[in-house]
Amino acid sequence: MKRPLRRRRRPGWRGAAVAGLAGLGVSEVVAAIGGSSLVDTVGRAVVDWSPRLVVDLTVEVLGSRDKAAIRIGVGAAAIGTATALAGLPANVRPPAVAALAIATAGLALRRPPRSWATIIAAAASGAVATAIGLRRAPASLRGEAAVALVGGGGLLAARARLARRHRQHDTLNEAAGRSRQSAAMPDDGAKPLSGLSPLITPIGDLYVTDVNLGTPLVDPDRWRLAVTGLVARPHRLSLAELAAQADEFDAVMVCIHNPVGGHRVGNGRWLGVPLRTVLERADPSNRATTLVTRAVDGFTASLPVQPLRSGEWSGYVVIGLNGQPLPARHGFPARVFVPGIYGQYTGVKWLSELEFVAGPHADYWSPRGWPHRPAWIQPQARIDVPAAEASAGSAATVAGVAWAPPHGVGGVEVRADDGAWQQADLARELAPSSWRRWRATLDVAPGTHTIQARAISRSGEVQHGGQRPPFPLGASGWHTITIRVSQ
Ligand SMILES: Nc1nc2c(c(=O)[nH]1)N[C@H]1C(S)=C(S)[C@@H](COP(=O)(O)O)O[C@H]1N2
Ligand SMILES: [Mo]
Repeated sequence: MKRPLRRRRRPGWRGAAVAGLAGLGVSEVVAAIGGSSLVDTVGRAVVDWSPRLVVDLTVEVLGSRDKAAIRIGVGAAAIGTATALAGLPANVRPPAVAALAIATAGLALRRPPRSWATIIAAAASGAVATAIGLRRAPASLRGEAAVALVGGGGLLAARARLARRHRQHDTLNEAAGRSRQSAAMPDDGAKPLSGLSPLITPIGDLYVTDVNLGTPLVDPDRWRLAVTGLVARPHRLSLAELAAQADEFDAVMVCIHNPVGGHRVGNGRWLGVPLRTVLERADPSNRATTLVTRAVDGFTASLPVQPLRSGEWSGYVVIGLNGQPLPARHGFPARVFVPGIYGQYTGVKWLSELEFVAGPHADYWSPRGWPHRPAWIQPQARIDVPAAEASAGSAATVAGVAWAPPHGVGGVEVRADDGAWQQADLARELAPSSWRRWRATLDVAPGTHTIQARAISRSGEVQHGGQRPPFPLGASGWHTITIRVSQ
């Protein structure tokens, strides 16, 4: 008997997994053209359907890597499914492809943006992934390697194309210069110190938090901000109209999920139109108690009308950041911001509508138990220098940032090993809602020490020392680090 030239193996799990990867890769390429993929669409559903505890844990454990982790998780699940279904009879494939196309289109329809391009791209992405993922797996090692290469290459090419599209979008908007800001960056007189946060957070370092996997890209020429609901004068505002009335202000944006000592916080020089100006033009009726801020991704957050109308709270429709138009990741073309309130209540990015309604409104985060009433950012001091666990020389220089919007930071205190609190030196205050840099020198003997810092707001509120998790009013506790002081 003759032996075959090359040994043929029955395709096993590896072949099936490789086919799944190829399906995923090609589906991402299809989606890179249309703008929304199988992974994005399923990932959004995962975010929307995750219980609060899962969301909180994800943020706590993964920090800013949450989106990448969801992407990888959904991709792995897709490949796992293809592997589990390997060996399915060929005649089951066409109905499976159709089912996935319908399912992904359905998932894409759940939450805006519900553009044709998004829905078709999602459906096509789902169909292609299934069609390729369920194909009979290659029977040789070389075949498997080739298919894996196609899949991996597709994934990389799709990511690269998307990144390029984002860069082009931001560059074009910058060049259009609709929201030109003063380029000069402020100075607070603080001595330069390696590791200390800059006074204004560079855009590339500002944290990104939202419920999307892909960033919405909004066409500024077609975009209008609709001012609607219980108002005497409903109207629509273009970006140019907003730009004509905008002023600069400095303020910290803080995510309610920011842990004590965390980096889901940044200080920006924003450009925005006071909400009060918009309110005066719209003239809401007395029945309108709630301002619902709505975004192109379906995210909503609401604010009470009365304090905005009286001027007790100052809020803005923001169109620029640090001398530039808002980058796509931070909400181009416009977002809402009431300095002093946590981001999930005031920071609606990719703003599409300001609607005045009577009574409370169920917002994006309300079904998962977050309070309706916007929560105020708690005074907090963060130690930047020395970084935790660093060796500090014989007298320890401790420095960082502190915030207490909207009243401002009145003082920062530091202490070592539960000793007496000692005043830190404060740099010049930029604005009460901005963060303020501070610095102190602690006399500590060689050895290991625990250093703590706390902020005191100008209104006299001392940063709360009891440790509380982010839910429901934002994390509290004093930032505590350990340093080793060398001889
Ligand atoms: N449209 C939209 N706006 C949003 C969100 C979102 O998911 N969708 N997330 C909010 C949350 S929770 C925060 S903390 C801020 C973060 O703003 P940044 O990503 O620009 O730092 O945006 C807010 N605005
Ligand atoms: Mo947030």
